[in-house]
Amino acid sequence: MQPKPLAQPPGQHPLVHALAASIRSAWQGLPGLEILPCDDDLRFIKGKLDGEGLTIGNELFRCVGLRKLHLEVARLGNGLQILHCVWFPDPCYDLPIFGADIVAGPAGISAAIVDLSPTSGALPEQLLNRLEAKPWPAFRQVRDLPAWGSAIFSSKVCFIRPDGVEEETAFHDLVSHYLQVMATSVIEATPDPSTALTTVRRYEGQLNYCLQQKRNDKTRRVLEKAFDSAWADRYIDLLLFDNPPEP
Ligand code: BLA
Repeated sequence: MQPKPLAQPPGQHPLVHALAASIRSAWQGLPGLEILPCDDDLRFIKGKLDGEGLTIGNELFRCVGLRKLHLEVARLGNGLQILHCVWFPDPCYDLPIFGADIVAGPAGISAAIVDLSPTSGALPEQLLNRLEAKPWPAFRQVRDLPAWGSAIFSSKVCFIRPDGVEEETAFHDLVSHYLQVMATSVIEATPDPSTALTTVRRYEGQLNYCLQQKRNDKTRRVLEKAFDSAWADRYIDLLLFDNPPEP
C-alpha cells in the first residue's frame, strides 16, 4: 500500500516539500526496505533560536544494498529551511552515494545540490549513460564547489542557485532522474564478498566521503548556533555523516 502524501506544512518552501515527497516515493520500491533504528531524541528535534521555533525531522531506513537512507527536513531560525538527503551504500555493492542538499532562506533558495558520488574512482559506465539520457538543464547560476566538495563529487554534480520557479522545477526533475537511476542500480546490484579488494576500496571511499562532508563549516555553524558545539559535533558524527561499519 502506498502511504498517503503528507500535507505541506504552513510556510514550508514548495521545493523542499516536493523534493521530500519524491525522495519518499523513490525509496518505496527498494528491496527489503525497513526502518533503521535511531534514538528517539534524534528522530524529532524541537528547540528555540532567538525566540523562533526550531525543528528537525529525520527519517531513516535501510535496504538490500544500502546501509542507510537518510532524509532530514529542518527549520533553523531566521527563516532557514534545509532538506538534506544521503543514501549510503553497503560497501559490498558497487553503488555510488546519492546526496542532495537544499538551503532556503527568506530570499529564496541559495544552494541546491544533487550528486551520485563514486567511492572507488569514477562512476560505472552504465550508470553514467543512464544519467546522461536526460538532457542537462541550462541553469543560469551555477555555483563553484568548495575544495572538500571537489574531492568527492562526480563529474555529474549539479550545484546551483535556482533562478525562479522554472529552474526550481527543472532541479526537481533532475533530482527525480538521479533518484530513479540510483534506485534502478540498487535493484540490479549484487554483492561482492566483504573481504574483496573492491569492497574494501569502496569502504575507504565512503569513509573519505564522510570525512570531507564534515569539513563543511556552513553545516556546523548553523547547528552550533541553534544548539551548541558539543551537540552539533555529536549530530554530525553520529547522524549526518557516521562512518560505515568495517566490512
Ligand atoms: C552549503 N549547507 C550549506 C549552507 C548551509 C548548510 C547553511 C550554506 C548555504 C549556501 O552556501 O548558500 C547547512 N546543510 C546545512 C545543515 C544541514 C545540511 C545545517 O544538510 C543538515 C542539518 N551538504 C550536505 C550534503 C551535500 C551538501 C549531503 O549535507 C551534498 C550532497 C552540500 N551544502 C553543500 C555544499 C554547500 C552547502 C556543496 C556549499 C558550501 C560552500 O559553498 O562552501
